[in-house]
Amino acid sequence: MNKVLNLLAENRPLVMGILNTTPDSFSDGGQYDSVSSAVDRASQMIAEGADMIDIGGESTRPGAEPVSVEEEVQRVIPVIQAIRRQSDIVISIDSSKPEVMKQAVIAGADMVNDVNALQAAGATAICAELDIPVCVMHMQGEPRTMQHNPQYINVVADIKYYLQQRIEACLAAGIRQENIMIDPGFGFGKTLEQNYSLLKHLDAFEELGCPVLVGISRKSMIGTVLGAEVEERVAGSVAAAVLAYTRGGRLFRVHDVKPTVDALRICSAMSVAE
Ligand code: 8Y4
Repeated sequence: MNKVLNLLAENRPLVMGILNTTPDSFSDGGQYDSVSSAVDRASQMIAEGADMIDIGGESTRPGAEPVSVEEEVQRVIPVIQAIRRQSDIVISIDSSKPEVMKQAVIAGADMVNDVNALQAAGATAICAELDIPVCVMHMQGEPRTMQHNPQYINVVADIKYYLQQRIEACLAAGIRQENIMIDPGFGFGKTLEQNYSLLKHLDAFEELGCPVLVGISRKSMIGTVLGAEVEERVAGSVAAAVLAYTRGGRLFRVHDVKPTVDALRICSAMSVAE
């Protein structure tokens, strides 16, 4: 069985540590420096209790410009290979490009995390062929313009319908049901109010029958409420993870691994009590 499915079978909240390999994530430009700092960061997150590491080489921040396949491969593959040489930690490849997904899995990645929900030509087919778990996320619009006046009839119902359609597309392409995870995509074409509606009603997504992943860590839905810069958003992000857990969230994509792991351990301790 796949390592991700083994973790999910443990029936506890899982923490996915975020590892960015975009050049602006590192002080130095050199290839060796960037790979070794990425490996160090991964080791630190593993020591802090991360269940998996999500590795991405394409910035999906609002306003970000697209990156070529070659550039993305150059950034992520050496990092996946280097982490895999040192550890059997679950590795997730954060990419929307089928070629990057394939090379990442060959290099040792265990699952695909796609903010574009496998809508690129050939993406569902590659994931079916690789027979690996996938996370399909909702986004309205594209990163460059997604925060320009996002609109929904009903944000929860609209996103639930979209994810249902993507689950059906995955199944039709031959991806097995047990390999599908879903994510409402906090911050991806949503206003502050819409993000909080999604958090409040996260339990609605459980009906789709797939584990729910949430990525709220350090996002503007935390920073705006607190009036806090990115480094000052830890407690707010942990609170959001706990709230998401109470509404059925199963996997948590976070920057601050140790505080999130601690908070979710307390949640688990209560969950298993009489
Ligand atoms: C501060 C910190 C400001 C982080 C913005 C951000 C998700 C994701 C991202 C997510 C899944 C980000 C790759 C955006 N968010 N994948 N990826 N779910 N599955 N922004 O919510 O972290 S990148």
